[in-house]
Amino acid sequence: MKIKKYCVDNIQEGMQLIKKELGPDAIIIQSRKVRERGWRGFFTPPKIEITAAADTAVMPFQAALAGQEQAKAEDKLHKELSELKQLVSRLVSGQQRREIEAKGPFYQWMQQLIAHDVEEELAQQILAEIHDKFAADNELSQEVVAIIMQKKIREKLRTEELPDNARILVFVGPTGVGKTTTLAKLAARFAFYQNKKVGMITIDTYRVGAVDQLRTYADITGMPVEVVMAPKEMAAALEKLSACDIILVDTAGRNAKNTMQVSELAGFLSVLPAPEIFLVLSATTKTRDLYMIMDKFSRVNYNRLIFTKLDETTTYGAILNVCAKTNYPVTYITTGQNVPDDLEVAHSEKLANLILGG
Ligand SMILES: Nc1nc2c(ncn2[C@@H]2O[C@H](COP(=O)(O)OP(=O)(O)OP(=O)(O)O)[C@@H](O)[C@H]2O)c(=O)[nH]1
Ligand SMILES: [Mg+2]
Repeated sequence: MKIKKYCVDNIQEGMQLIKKELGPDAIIIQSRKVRERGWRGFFTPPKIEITAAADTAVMPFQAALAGQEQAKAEDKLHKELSELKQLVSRLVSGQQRREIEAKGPFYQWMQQLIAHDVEEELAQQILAEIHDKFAADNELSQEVVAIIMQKKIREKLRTEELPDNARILVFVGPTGVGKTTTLAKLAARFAFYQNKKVGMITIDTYRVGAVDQLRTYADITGMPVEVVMAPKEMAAALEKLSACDIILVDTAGRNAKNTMQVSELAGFLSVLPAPEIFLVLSATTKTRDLYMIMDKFSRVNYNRLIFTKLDETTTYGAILNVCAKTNYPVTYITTGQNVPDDLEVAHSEKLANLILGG
């Protein structure tokens, strides 16, 4: 509530002033005649003092008018702001589109590689190498782009078949990756598809179970198997299998971080003549762990890779990461538990297709 006193000559003048200042809803609380103070009061007509009040919640007319104006101005401002926002977002999305276009038709493929767990740095390197060659040609069709990408990935993957004269094949690697199963698959293929005389050796100083696994398999297939418990027994085992065209050597899984176990294994393998040593890796293992395993097992001088369990993952980038970082060829891949069916000779074309999500 606002209360104000007015000193006016007459009541009309007072009412006008009150309406103007306090608004049309102002009420008159009191009015009385007053004389001006001092000697002048005796010579001039008396004035009227009006006390008026207005509810401040009720806006005076001018204030109401001003409020309406302000609301209109705010509306306008909001409209302008939202137009500005739309404009900025149109500019930004245009900018993004231009950036993607500037990166060329291969940019989407790089994203695809990263989604398949190819390391970002490697994906960028691949993109850069392709870009240098094909940057000028922005009119490439998607089909051509796919072929160029596939070719590039194949260059980075190294696959290599086993040489015909390979005789002693050794399977090393971490626990449970599928060494014994892969050995059994290959033994069956060599024996039944290639008519080779196959012998097996198991180096197992840790678990009797692993020996039994291979023995059972040897019993079923009728292949000879020798158990070697110390490096000095190796020569005798090889001698016993001298009639075999091919000898497959199984080893117990080693924890890569256990240097002693890996060194001990190296001791066994060092006495083998011209072995082909496969490091068996699971495609489900994280890239960083694969690097660690490859590093720790380097003591045993493996020279080839086998990737197992491709059926248990949906991203195959780890294979490309490993191949791009090291120079070991991939010779086999395995795709399930069935012996001998779920094994394939590694081909870069198939691997590239898997890595590109095909
Ligand atoms: N899904 C799938 N399973 C596989 C594959 N290869 C092997 N396995 C399974 O993996 C498990 C371990 O296989 P093993 O051959 O015993 O593995 P290992 O490397 O010899 O194990 P250790 O001797 O204990 O170190 C078994 O259940 C196999 O059937 C594969 O390619 N795909
Ligand atoms: Mg085993």
